[in-house]
Amino acid sequence: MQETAWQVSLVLMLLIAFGVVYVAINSGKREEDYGPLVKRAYGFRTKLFWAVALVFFPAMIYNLTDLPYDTSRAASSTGTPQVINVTGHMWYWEMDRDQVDLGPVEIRVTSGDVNHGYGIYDPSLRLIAQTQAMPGYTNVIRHTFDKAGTYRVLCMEYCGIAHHNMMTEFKVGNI
Ligand SMILES: [Cu+2]
Repeated sequence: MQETAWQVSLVLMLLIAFGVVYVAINSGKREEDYGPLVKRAYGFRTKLFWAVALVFFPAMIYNLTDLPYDTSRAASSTGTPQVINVTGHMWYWEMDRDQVDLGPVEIRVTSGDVNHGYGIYDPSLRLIAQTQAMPGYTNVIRHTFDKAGTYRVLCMEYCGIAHHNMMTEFKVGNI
């Protein structure tokens, strides 16, 4: 894959290089019929503008109708979410609970010192949710847990010398 990407990049770079050399070589020549060329280019530019506008404007409107984006499945679940309050510190996580039941969970994340990144990994170590831990702000993750197990929390923002030690975990469901 890396090899293919490199070869494709090389071909594209060579094409651009040839283009630059071609323009450089021909830049000395005088073009007599410059007027029609400009006219054609402007005509193309106008058509391109309308094509882009007609394609992207409706797409943009369509996307906006979904706002605010529902980034969780919590909204469709019934019941009030369980709340975990989190504060990041150099270099540990302070969480007011380390056990929740399956279902919707609201995680309120802030920081006591500098910016940290609160990232949740599921039992198979796949990143499932993250937010910034920022001093003076509380960012909220809403996530519905449907798989029991031990979830790990890792810091995702470099925050100093012991950043790599900034780990904790919590349990979901009866395990
Ligand atoms: Cu960190």
